[in-house]
Amino acid sequence: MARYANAKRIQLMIEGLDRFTATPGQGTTRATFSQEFRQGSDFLRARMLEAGLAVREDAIGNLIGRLEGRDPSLAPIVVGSHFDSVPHGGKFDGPAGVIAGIETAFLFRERGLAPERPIEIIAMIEEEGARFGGGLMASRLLTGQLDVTSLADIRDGDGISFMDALCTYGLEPARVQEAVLQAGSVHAFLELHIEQGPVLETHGEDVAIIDRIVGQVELGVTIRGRAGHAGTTPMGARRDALEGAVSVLSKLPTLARDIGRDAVLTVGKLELKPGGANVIPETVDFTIDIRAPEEEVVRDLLAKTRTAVEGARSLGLSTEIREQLYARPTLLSREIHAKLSAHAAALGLKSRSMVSGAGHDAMIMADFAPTGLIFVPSRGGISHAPEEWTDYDQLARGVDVVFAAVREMSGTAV
Ligand code: HGY
Ligand code: MN
Ligand code: MN
Repeated sequence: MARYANAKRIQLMIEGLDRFTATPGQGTTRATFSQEFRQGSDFLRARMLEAGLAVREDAIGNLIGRLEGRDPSLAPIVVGSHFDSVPHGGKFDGPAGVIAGIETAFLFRERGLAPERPIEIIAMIEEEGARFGGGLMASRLLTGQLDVTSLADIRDGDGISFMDALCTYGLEPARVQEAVLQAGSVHAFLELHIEQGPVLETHGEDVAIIDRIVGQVELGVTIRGRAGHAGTTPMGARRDALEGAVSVLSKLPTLARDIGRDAVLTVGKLELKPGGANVIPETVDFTIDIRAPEEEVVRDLLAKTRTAVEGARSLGLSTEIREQLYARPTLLSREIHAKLSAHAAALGLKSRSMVSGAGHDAMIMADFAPTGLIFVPSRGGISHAPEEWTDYDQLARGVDVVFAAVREMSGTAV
């Protein structure tokens, strides 16, 4: 069976990029626009140049390498993913897809292949939302699903605005609109990603071709009471934000379990202020991540969650709910799904079709251009943790499928 991708070169790129983390030895932490992020971008730029790509950085910090087509006027095939990370995450979540694109470019170069249609490899910012909340930021901005004007209100956990962080990164807030893509400017979008679950490993399969991505909502919640002295404030005179938060949080997992239908709910971030051992908490801020394959289930769980949060008002507290992301369940291109499946079979790979429980830029790009998503196995199904792992030979097999599909879709004579 044909094999194309160079697993060793892939390994060197994955591990080379992973040097740029704020938490060496404790997983990958690469926040958008951080020093590590700039170093990572420079590393990817160097690899793209080596692969023979013309490289540019767009107005919001996405890095794009372009292999010109014989007909430059044609809309490109875009291949890529993100290179920001969750805190203490793994080295493959995001980079696997960016480096799959760069490896594809290397393979075109080594074989002297000249695509009819241009090919672009994109390394995107802020997919995880770990710094600015919400997530899927690059793809939502590129496709107009996130309006540029809303950037003015976005701040990170330290109160630094997106625009100030963009400035520090060396980009110009006044130009962010330039990053927004024109309709029809992408012929197709392909993303390779690690599965981040146990299915492929359990079934001994090489790749999964994704037909649907679950709907995803992220809420930011603030419960507000009144700070006070822990010793002199009678229990009946308190407006304790933590008491309200606990009453809400204890209800949320049961809401998801009771709905079933593969609904999941996660409270991943929680911060209590002012945070003194002898001070009654004034505010509690937390996030709520809701997902389900069917939109009616997402909406049902979202409504029940809102009601549960507002129940804290009965304790004399105020509640604020901010919808930081609403991404509908997304069907991916049937045609590209068929192509990816056919190439996997032609390469002798064992593959399955599956639903993605994780969110990806592909779910946003799918509303803008025909989109395909392919998974490679995750050891133990572990992700968003330092132990995240995919064998480089497995990753190379996934890249083979991407390369074969891009070669076909770009009208490249073999
Ligand atoms: O949260 C997710 O599913 C993805 O890792 N951003
Ligand atoms: Mn992730
Ligand atoms: Mn990811």
